[in-house]
Amino acid sequence: LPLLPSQNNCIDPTEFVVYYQPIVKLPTAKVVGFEALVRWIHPTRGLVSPGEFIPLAEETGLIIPLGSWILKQACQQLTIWQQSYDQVWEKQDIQNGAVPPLTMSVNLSSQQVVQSNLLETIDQILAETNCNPHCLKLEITESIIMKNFQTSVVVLDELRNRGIQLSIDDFGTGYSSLSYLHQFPINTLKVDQSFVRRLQPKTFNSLEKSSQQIQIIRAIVTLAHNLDLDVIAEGIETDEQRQLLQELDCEMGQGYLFSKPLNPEQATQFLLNS
Ligand code: G
Ligand code: G
Ligand code: MN
Ligand code: NA
Repeated sequence: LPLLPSQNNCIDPTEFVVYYQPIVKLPTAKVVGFEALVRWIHPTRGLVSPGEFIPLAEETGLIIPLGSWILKQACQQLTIWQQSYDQVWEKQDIQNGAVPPLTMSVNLSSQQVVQSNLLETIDQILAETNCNPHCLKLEITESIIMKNFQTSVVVLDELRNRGIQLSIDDFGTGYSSLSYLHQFPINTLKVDQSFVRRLQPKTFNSLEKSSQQIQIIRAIVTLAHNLDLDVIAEGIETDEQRQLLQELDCEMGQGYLFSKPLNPEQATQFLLNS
């Protein structure tokens, strides 16, 4: 294989780094959470995107130790940031619900969902990092749910029983029926970036409020709200997109307009300046 991290099924923590992309409230652009996105520090190629090595890690089973390592890093970081966040917002505003607590979103791969000891691993990480399970959000795609339907029902219920939040990632792109939505204890839909990318400036002019792209996003937001779910729009790159999504009642967003994924130091600065 031309490209393969840590061959021996052990994670060398010097080979990986977790980046964090801010998730913001749309009207104010204030941070409400981060999504953990791993990078591989390759000796000669520099930072390698997970798009290149996650599929390999899945094929080789390395995704299991790597996934646990990422989760632990993210939970540790969340516990640290929780304290700064309490200062950015007034702690009492968080307690009385005026401001939601800071959340950390972590992607789960298909193999992790069917991993026999996923729940034990997560319990152990939460305990070791002193992380509040209500502030952890696990992201899972529709395709993963469809591929492992019976296991997913059990695993996702168990995660919710622990207070962990669940998001459907890349919503609207998988081959799936919508009926799974009421069978799973989901909190959030993440509108796939492909829908947001198609909101180009020409979509905004004149009578184009009824354009198909807008109607698709409107339908997702309405569906989510009718099912009592939050919505996060991904891949927001322009202020026009932000403004339109806000008009469509989408409450949260993520994308280069607000920030790229950041290393831990940069993400800390972003949080403090938010
Ligand atoms: O951040 P970036 O564009 O490079 O991510 C590319 C892809 O890799 C995305 O689909 C993202 O969901 C996935 N990915 C990034 N970090 C993780 C991770 O920690 N675990 C899993 N399973 N997938 C990840
Ligand atoms: O599949 P998932 O949604 O987990 O992956 C998120 C991916 O999207 C990451 O690789 C991240 O780097 C990338 N990303 C985040 N914001 C933007 C954006 O505004 N534009 C583009 N093109 N990619 C983005
Ligand atoms: Mn994601
Ligand atoms: Na996505």
